[in-house]
Amino acid sequence: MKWRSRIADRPRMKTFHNHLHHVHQGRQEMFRGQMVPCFEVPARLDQVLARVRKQALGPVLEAPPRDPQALAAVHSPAYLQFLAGAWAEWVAMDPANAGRDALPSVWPNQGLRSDVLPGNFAARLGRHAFDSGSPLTAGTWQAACQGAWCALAAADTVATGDRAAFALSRPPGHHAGADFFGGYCFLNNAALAADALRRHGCARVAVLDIDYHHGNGTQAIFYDRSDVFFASIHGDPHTEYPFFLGYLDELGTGPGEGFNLNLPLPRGTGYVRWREALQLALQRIAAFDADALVVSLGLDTFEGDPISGFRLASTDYPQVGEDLARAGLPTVFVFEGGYAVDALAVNAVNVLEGFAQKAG
Ligand code: SP5
Ligand code: ZN
Repeated sequence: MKWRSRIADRPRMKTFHNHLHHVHQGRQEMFRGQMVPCFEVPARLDQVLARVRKQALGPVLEAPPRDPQALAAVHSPAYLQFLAGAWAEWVAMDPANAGRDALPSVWPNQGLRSDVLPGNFAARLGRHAFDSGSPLTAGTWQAACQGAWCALAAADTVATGDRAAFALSRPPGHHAGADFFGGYCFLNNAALAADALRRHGCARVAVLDIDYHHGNGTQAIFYDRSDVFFASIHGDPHTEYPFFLGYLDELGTGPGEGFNLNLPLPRGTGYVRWREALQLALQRIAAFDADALVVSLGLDTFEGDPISGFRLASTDYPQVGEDLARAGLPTVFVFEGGYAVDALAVNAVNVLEGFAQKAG
């Protein structure tokens, strides 16, 4: 019976899972002139959820729905209005669109005007997107909202005394900005959690983004703020998506200057060097004197990830969780990327178990 009491004694962490995530299911994304099957698939979340249950990480909960107005904490009214109505407008353009996912094909960059909002839906789709790899589907708005409610529920849980909570959301969020989607992300779950912690009275909140890809949306949302410190460890944007943000010299602007930290690492980086960057980010978070931590938990740092280039092994992830726990902060984990579907669940739960065991 000894094992039984050990399981009962194990520290428990609540998981808020997006029970509606299946309604967002892109078919294909544009890659180098071809349509390829989406990497961001529903099985990702299903697998992680099954392992959270199998390992008895803690209670598995659904998040209560909220007024979409809650999303205005980090997103613009025009963007929210666009997202909420996007599918209906897409189908109104051409009834045959009901059988196709929406992807943009024109963008207001290179000297074009982004201050006008054309009536044409294809134009507005491009105005609010930065890539053609993030299909918007019939269920995207509903799934993204429910994912955001998971992040807010996890933030509430931590703000009211739990040491940590896990928002198991998809679609992911860290590439989404105040008024744009991209990188498979539509609503910025981590930014919503960080902002909620501020509203709960945490004076200083740190967001640590350990997804392989730079969290450009989260950085942009907090770039001029000194109350939310953003730190990210990611593939060097000189060669890695999202290419146009995530460089070392991006330090924040105005009152936010000094409150943004990018630690780009070359493709091929392994765990030892990656962990040095993690330690540096955690030192900077300690110096910032954060009251709470939001972790954008991408597992696409894994050596077997099909679209990424770091070389972390499954056995490295428990120590990642331990290092995060050693920061000693109330912590909201928000699920982001990770596309090696067979290893994803073990890797994600390894981080959370490492954290929970260290946090005691
Ligand atoms: C949340 C997140 O991790 N988003 C990542 C978005 C990356 N989108 C670009 C993917 C490029 C796909 N490369 C395919 C390589 C196939 N060999
Ligand atoms: Zn990623």
